[in-house]
Amino acid sequence: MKCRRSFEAQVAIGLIALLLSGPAPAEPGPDAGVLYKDHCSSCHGEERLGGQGPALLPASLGRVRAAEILKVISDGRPATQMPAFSGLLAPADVAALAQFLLKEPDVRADWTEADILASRIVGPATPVAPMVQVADPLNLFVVVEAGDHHISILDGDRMEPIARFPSRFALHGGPKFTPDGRYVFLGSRDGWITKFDLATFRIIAEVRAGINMRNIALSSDGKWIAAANYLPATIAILSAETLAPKKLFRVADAKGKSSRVSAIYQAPNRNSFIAALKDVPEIWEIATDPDAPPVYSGLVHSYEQGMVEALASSQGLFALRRITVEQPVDDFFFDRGYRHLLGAARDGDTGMVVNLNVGRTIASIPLPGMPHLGAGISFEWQGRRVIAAPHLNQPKLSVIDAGDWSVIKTIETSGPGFFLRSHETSPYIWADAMLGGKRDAIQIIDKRTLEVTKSVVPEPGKMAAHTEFDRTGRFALVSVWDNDGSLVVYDAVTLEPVKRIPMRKPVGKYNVYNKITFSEGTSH
Ligand code: DHE
Repeated sequence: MKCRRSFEAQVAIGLIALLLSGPAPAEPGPDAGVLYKDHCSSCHGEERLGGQGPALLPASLGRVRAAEILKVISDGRPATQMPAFSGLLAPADVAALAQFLLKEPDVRADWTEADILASRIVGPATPVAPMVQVADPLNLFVVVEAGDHHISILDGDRMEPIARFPSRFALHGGPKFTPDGRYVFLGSRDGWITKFDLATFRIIAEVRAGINMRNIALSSDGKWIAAANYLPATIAILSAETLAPKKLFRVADAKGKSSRVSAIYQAPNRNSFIAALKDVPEIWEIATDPDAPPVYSGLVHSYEQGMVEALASSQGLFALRRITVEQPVDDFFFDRGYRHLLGAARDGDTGMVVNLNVGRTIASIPLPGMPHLGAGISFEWQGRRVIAAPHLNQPKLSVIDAGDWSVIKTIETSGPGFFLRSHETSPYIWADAMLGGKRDAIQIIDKRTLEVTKSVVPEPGKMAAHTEFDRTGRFALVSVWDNDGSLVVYDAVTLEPVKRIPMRKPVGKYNVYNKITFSEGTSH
């Protein structure tokens, strides 16, 4: 009997064979480097650093499984420029290409200040959409549609989309807004930062701040953008006005060991950026105040004078302070006053509380089940300030006292989730269960009783995630996370849906007012 295998099956077998074939195959296989040059480099760049298409390096593809890479090469990506290669390349070629992309290039990629400057593009003078008058520019929402890599701008008074334009590939993390709410900065995993004018609907400028970026932060005075990178291990500081680079930190601990940056945020009342390092146990505080006092890097003993002297290493704008902690911090959150950083320890079962003023860990909190502290929210409960955070591999939220750092309550949910949201005016927390269990449901938790009061299902069978309130807290918008998805607008009081706005895999949505006022129920 003749066995007929699908193209994907042949490709998968080819890939497995190539992965198992060891260093010296009997027959020379396809030359993947040549295949890449011929078929991929025009869009993805000679050095795989990206171009019209995304970067194709292990660091950039980290979350994409080998099977998905094969599928994308074979079938292309709908609604993008990526064509299907199954008609052009043999299955062994596709498998060889996939394997090639999963390997580090021979030369480790770098991205210098000169590269950043050279990448800068001043945006087109024409708006991306016709201008529409809105009653309240601070009640706009910026919505990231991952399905076809677009941004939609939504008028939060009428709940109507008023502009839609293509974004850079794979935007990730919260956009950052200038203090007056006029401009928004969007960061992509490939390191691109786009500055968009919400008053004229124009792209002001774009720049590539790194090759594989984690997130961006805007300084409290609105003057500086900081980009936290995995590849290369840098923090790039750019002018928020022009996106021109101002300073590039090569990130390494005090002994010189290089480290990726987990994430960076602004600490508004400290006039600084706070970054956690992924590979070394240090937290960095970078001053954004030109008059920042000197930072002391260590103590030396002066034999002549028989005294200990402190070494001031930097001061003023971008002065760097290193805080040594017990272990590297990946995912973290701050208390309301930005006096403490609450970070998840590597074991995935503990929270570490670092007092940023004294510069050391002051408490550790048992939080089994991989707490997702970066998604935490803070609110008042029985006269105390508390922090609630979901867990990535257990169906629960932890509610932590931000005064004595005890766990007040563990709230059982219908599945492990990623994001939490609330609003000052709302008695409820909205929590998804996108990582397991009932993934199409959002659990509504009463902030007064710390009990689940209701579960809403925006669209049965389709994953629901990421809620954001309008500026008044009257409406809550939930993403139906599907290519044929939508934003479902809920009345935040009756908890009933009032409107459905079709969108292509809407991921995050961000309300201008809530962001610029640091609403306690949203991310910062
Ligand atoms: Fe995110 C925010 C890190 C995977 C969607 N994510 C963030 C931030 C960090 C982070 C540090 C805060 C940035 C900010 O706001 O400035 N994310 C990580 C990871 O380490 C992780 C687990 C693995 C990775 O691939 O990087 C990860 N994130 C994802 C996803 O798989 C999600 C669900 C889909 C996607 O688009 O990649 C995802 N992350 C988001 C979203 C935000 C985010 C929508 C912004 C949330 C907000 O409300 O501000």
